[in-house]
Amino acid sequence: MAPFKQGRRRAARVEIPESHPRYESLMTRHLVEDGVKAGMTAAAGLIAHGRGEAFDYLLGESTGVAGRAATAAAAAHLALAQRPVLSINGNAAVLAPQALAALQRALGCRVEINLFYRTPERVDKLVTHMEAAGCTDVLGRDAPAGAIPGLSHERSRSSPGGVVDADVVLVPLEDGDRCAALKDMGKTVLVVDLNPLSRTARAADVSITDNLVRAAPALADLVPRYQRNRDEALALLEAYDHEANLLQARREMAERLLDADF
Ligand code: PTJ
Repeated sequence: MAPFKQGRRRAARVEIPESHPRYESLMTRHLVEDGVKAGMTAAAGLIAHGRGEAFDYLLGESTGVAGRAATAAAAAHLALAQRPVLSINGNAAVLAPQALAALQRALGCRVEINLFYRTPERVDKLVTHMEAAGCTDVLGRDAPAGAIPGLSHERSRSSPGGVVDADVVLVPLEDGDRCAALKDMGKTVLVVDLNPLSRTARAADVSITDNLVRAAPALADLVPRYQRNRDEALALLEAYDHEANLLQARREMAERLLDADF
């Protein structure tokens, strides 16, 4: 599938045969590994990715019913937003740079680098990386501390025009505290998190239980549809039930675990 084209090129040196049954998962893993080597992704990002892989395995490494429904709801929120902002960290930037750039183009919105393990060097590298992928005007370098109330020093940073000034934020792989702090600021918070049990998933307005490498291109594809059909987007959000969606995601994983024919 398209999301892995970049991975195929970057990680070709590790010589994983395309016939390998878990080729795409292994190539994705190497994107994160390369991100760490390049100083863009935090070392802890590898561990976070491993946790994500385990949940993705339970999903069958494909988008389920819950993931599809949550993706549609997130796309509807983004399409209806006045000031949407995409928040990007070190994992998201290496996993789906082009798809996130396509989403920015579809929305005409701001993109901001926001890091859990923030250093000025990482922010710089990630701004450059996202601009090379096609993003414009990437925020994050000039981000005063204290912009997001209730968080400790480094994680409270946000640039003017960034998530602090947004009405709707997409925060893939966000940590639970920041997700809750953004909610406390009155934002509509959309996350992508393969773990439907996480604090982040539960605190969000919409949590897409899917791999970011599949969810980001799907969002970029869906947003124009809801921009053209605002009534459809409004009706979808009226009917959307966040708690029921997370339960459905857990059921899909449990069914696979208990499938006697597996
Ligand atoms: O780049 P930084 O400094 O902002 O750091 C980013 C990480 C991811 C290291 C940091 O935010 C962190 O430690 O995250 P957590 O608390 O480990 O949470 C990561 C969540 O993302 C877990 O619930 C994983 O299941 C989930 N996850 C990992 N990879 C993916 C994913 N969800 C969707 N798609 C993935 N590819």
